[in-house]
Amino acid sequence: MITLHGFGPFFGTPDSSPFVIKVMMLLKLADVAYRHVRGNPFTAPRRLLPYLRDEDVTVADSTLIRLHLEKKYHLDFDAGLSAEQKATAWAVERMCEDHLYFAMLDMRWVDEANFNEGLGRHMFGPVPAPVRSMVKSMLRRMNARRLHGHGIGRHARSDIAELAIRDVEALATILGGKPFLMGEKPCAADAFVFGIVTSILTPPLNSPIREAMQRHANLVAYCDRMTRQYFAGSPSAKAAGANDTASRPVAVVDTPHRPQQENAPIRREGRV
Ligand SMILES: N[C@@H](CCC(=O)N[C@@H](CS)C(=O)NCC(=O)O)C(=O)O
Repeated sequence: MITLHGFGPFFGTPDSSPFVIKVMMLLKLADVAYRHVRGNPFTAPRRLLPYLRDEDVTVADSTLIRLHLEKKYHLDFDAGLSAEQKATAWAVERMCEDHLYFAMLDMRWVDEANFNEGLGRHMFGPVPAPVRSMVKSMLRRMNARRLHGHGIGRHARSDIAELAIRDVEALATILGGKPFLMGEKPCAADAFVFGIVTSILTPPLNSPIREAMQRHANLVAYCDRMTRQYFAGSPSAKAAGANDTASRPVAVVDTPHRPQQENAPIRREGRV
C-alpha cells in the first residue's frame, strides 16, 4: 500500500501542509488506498514533505507525485478538459503554489501572534520539551529565510497581504458559480486549490488574506463541499476534528474514495 509522509492533521484540516492535502486529494480522486503517516522533513528526500513510497519507488514533490500516479495507474486527472482549460488549471495551480502559498507561510510562521496561536501551539507536541523552543525558533528562522529567498518575504506584511488578496480575487472569479475550478468535476488543480483554501480558511488565524477569502461565499462553499465530499468520515477527517492533534500519531489508512457517479471518469480507457 502507498505510504504518504505528511505532517498530520492541523486545526480541523487534514494536514498542516496544503501540499500534503493536495496529494491526499489526488489519491482519493485516483481511488487508491494509502496510509498517511507523520514524516520528518529533515530526513525526507528533498527535505520537504510530502513524499510517498509506492512499492519500491519513492517520489518527493506533490506534482511529481501527480505525474507518478497518472503514469503508474493510467490516470488523467484532467480528463475531459479542453487544452485551454488544462492550461488555465495549470496556471491557477502555479499561482496558488508559487505565490499564494508563500503569503500563507508568512501569515503562519512569521506573524508572531498567529505563530503562537497556531503552529507554535499545535505542531510541536512530539518535540521533547527541553529543546522545543529552540526547534520552534530554528524552524521560524528557516521559513523566514525561505520567504526571503522567494522574494515575497522582503515586503511589508501589508504588501504581502495586498498581493495575496489579488490571488484570492482571481481564484474566486475563476471558480465563479461552478462546483469545481473547471466545471462539474474536480481536476488536478482542485487538489492544491482545496489544500490552500482550507489551510487559509479553516484555522482561526488572523489575517487580511483569510478575511478576504471569507468574503467570497463561493470559495467558502467550495471548501465546505470538498471537505464533506472527500474528507468526511475518513480517519484523517476524524483526527482533524480535534484541535490538539499535533501530538497524536497519524498512521491512518484512508480507504479509497468512491466518487459520486458524476465525478467519476479519470481512468484512461483500456489501459488499466
Ligand atoms: N514543491 C513541493 C513543496 C513542498 C513544501 O513546501 N513542503 C513544506 C511544507 S508545506 C515543507 O516540507 N517544509 C519543510 C519544513 O517545514 O520543515 C511540493 O509540491 O511538494
